Amino acid sequence: MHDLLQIGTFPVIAQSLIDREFRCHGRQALQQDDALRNRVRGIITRSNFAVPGDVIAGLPNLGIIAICGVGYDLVALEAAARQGAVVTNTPEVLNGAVAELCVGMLFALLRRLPAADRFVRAGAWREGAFPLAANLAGKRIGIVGLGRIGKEIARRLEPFGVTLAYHGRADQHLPWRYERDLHALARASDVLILATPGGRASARLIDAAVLAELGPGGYLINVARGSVIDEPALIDALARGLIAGAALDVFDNEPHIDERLFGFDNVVLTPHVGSATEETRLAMARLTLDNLHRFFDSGTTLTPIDLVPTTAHAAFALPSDPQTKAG
Ligand code: 8YV
Repeated sequence: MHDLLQIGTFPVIAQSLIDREFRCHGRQALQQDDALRNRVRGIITRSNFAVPGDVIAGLPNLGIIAICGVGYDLVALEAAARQGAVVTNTPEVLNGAVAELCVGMLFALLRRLPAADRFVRAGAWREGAFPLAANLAGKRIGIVGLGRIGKEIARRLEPFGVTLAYHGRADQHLPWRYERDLHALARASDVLILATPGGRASARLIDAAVLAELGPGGYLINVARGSVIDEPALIDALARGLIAGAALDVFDNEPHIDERLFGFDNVVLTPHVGSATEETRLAMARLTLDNLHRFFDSGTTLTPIDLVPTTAHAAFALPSDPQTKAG
């Protein structure tokens, strides 16, 4: 059974699967045991935990970093490339779960479901009716980042009678309108959905100027990464009523997020649960383990990340130490 460095905590159902197939150790155990550190050829982690360059450089025989998750923006990719380690993630298996959460957040936002629940529980219904909300049908939806998850969101929204447009690096010649200019997409959208990868290329893409284009009738949904939004600018826009509302599953500094977000009645908050279903997390854990087994058996992997071209998505802001993150 191979020894792995484990960075991050996994749901119990996934950890029990992992522990049946590999011996996992924490950073402290490796720091105290040179022989163990030299035996470790793999890191297993989750995409919302950091894998800094010093951790990678400290493992002389590292061959694989297996990420349970699709995002790899918290892994020091350049350090992995220097070490000659392959980096794998778990694409495709989580597309449906993240898209389902996005659709749920969209309804929660437009129909103000969390506020309606609080309204009933507070007994306010006895005093009068809950305020009118907004339809989804007829809305103009702009998707920033039409990758695998973005396309899944678009496919799930089409039956609801919406108009779909998207922004990204290139026109994919799909049935939905491509908008090369992000500001123009925000201006022409009632709801802007962020589904782009995290990392340097998308860092703070949604800033005060884009939010101003979205405007007082516009809503923002983020199921991508907190780093994609200039969060102080978003908080300012919400406080000044410059946008109609937001639904956020990802944030800066998870789980210690900016508590000013708690005070907005027109904001839906979820704790980075895009892929957090039993079925999906088991499928992600299975694919992560299969990558590891394939590597140790043959030196190949199922879902490698192409390190060279994707350094544009390289780590945006690696914390000094791997941070325990919920989600
Ligand atoms: C969570 C995600 O990170 O896959 C990603 O990039 O953000 C989510 O799936 C989850 O914690 C991954 O294990």
